[in-house]
Amino acid sequence: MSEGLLLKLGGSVLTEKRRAGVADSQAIVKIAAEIAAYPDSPLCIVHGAGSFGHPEAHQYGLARGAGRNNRQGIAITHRAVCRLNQMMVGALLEAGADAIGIHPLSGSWARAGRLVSLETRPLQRLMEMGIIPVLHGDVVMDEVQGAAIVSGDQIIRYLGEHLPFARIGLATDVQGVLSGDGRVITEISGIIDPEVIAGGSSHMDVTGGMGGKIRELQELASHGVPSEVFHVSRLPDFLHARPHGGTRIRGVRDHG
Ligand code: IP8
Repeated sequence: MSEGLLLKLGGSVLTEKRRAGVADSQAIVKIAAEIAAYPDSPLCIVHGAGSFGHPEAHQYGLARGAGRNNRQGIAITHRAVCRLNQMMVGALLEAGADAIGIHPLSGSWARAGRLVSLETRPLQRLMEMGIIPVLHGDVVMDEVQGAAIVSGDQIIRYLGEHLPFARIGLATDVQGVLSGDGRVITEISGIIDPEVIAGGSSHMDVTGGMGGKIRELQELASHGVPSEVFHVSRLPDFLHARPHGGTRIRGVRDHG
């Protein structure tokens, strides 16, 4: 499966971030059509929650864990992000791609807020059959804190470490990772403090926005796995391996 692509669709590109529970249907349909037009090679998608899930997770304080007092938030947050997943999968099917929703809560495990296991064999088998697994940031039960909010970026880091993807791309609402003066940083090859990077988290984002993303991608890079961050309008360029004007986070063993 070495030619496979792993693609993250940011919650901010699929939803109206300022309106809780409102999807950007036009964007979802356009992205689905672009993905369906991509030639028949293995693809796995992970999407963020945007305005489906972050407001609920925030309201119930799930980023700090869950217990008897806030346990209702688990089902409510999961249901919200599953709704978005259903829309994304529905749009892919409508566009002619074979896709299926996979919910991390059902079979994953976290420890102190970090994803430590997610069954990858079904994903691999689905991709071999030409079906696109579509995962999402989710609530995951946690050994230490009851439950955790696991971002789509954490899932990308986990899958990138455990499956042999040819390329890993993250489509966002910015051109790439931006420096303090607003320019695209074309390549990150060492450890760069996520705090010095522009485009932090929005008030509603419980998983750390761009800073959280960079942390996950740097961890992936430390295992020798590179990734690319680009604007969603350049998705066809990423899919077809053309320049996309974004940022490449280089693996430490990657001299390309
Ligand atoms: O939007 C967050 O995932 P993200 C998942 O990728 C939930 O950070 C349920 C808020």
